[in-house]
Amino acid sequence: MTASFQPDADWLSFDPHPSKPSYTPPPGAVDAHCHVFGPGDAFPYAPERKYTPTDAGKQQLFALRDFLGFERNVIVQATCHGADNSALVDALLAADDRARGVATIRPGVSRAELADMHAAGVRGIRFNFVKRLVDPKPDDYYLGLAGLVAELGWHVVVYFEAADLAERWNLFTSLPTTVVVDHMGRPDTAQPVDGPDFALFVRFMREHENVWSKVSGPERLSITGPPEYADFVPFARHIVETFPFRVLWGTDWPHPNMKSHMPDDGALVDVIPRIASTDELQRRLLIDNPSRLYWEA
Ligand code: 0GY
Repeated sequence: MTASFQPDADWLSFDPHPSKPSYTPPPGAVDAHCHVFGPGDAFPYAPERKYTPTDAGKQQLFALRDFLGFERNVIVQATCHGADNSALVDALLAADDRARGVATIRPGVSRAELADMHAAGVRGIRFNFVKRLVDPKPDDYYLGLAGLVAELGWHVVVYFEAADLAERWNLFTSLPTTVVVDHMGRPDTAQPVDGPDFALFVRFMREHENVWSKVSGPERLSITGPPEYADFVPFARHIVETFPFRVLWGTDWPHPNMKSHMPDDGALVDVIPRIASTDELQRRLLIDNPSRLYWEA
């Protein structure tokens, strides 16, 4: 049986015709944060979802990858699919070893299910703390799941708002795996880069060598906006230069829940040389770090 889904009335759909970036990613580059949505007829959206997106399937993702000059993707399970990872696994199996995945799991998941996901290319799970996307759970819930996947050598991706870092500090600093933070923990880019809020995030990374960050999300974090995203750049650049071995970059295509504008993915790629200013930093960000975490682990 198939189901038809109507996107939310205010849903902004991804740009079907992004510009060609001026920046050319090096061979082997990885877009380490992107999603697939449905299509809903084949992979129904979860009943508990907080939004219904426009379909954004694997073929569109792979076409974008090629157009922007990337070779590989890390596809992250989005909350609109809940803990049903079928669309993700389908995309991984179609990607011919050019994609890895980050799943969402819930207590009760079996070892056989985890083994199947591993065979498809899943290498991590995601914990989402953003209240407009999910109903967050107590710390023990996450510690139990993290313990389960630690045995497989997987890591944990966490998505939270800046204010959650202090509140969940004990949890985030006791996870027994590598921990990858989405979008630098969503700093307020109206604050100075050396202000107290971002200092806590920098301290989190400095004191915990298992913590990595995606320097992604200018379209979400910038107040000054496209195409320069000037206020985002110092934050990302600081993280790239301070922790060059623990950073990842991603488009965040198809950009769920954008309200201010839908970014031009070409313009997002052109931010890369401004946050990673040398060939070496770009190689670590786009190739060495994601390869280590997703293909060699
Ligand atoms: C992102 C950000 C968002 C959505 C999700 O799983 C999701 O639904 O991550 C958001 O709305 O900020 O990174 O995709």
